[in-house]
Amino acid sequence: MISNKIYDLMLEQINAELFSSYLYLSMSAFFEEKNLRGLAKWMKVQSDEEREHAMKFYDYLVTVGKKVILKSITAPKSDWSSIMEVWQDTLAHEKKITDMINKIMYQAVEEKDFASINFLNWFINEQVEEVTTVEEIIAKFEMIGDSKQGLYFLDKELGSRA
Ligand code: OFO
Repeated sequence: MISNKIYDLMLEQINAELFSSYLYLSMSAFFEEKNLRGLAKWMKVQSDEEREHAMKFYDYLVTVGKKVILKSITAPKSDWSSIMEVWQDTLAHEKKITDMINKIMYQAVEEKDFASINFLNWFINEQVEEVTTVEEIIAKFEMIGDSKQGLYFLDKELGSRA
């Protein structure tokens, strides 16, 4: 069993993960429109992963006997002024998600809810990985600057994400 406080935070997290999925799909559509097929593919894979994150919380709540209640998902942004802005938004978003995960973990630790702590550990690690990955991508875009050739190769590289 989990407390009502953790239950509420997890319901909120399901919504945040589904919003993440929606946001990255919107970024994917933005890149498709710019004919950056590799970047679009990267974002699409990311969008799919975010749905899986939502489902991990969904399944956990079902396992502990709690009813999943879905809230409405806010429409994401659909336009960006530059490619760099998309990645900066991605980084800012992942940092926000990290804060949310930390908040649930803090609550689980406070309550000595060891099952939830164990469950949340996966997300703690995942957030470190995601923030690092996006920071590395931003560093690469900074490296290529305005180079069209650089963009061509980065699009190819990021498009190889399975
Ligand atoms: Fe991007 O890790 Fe879930 O939200």
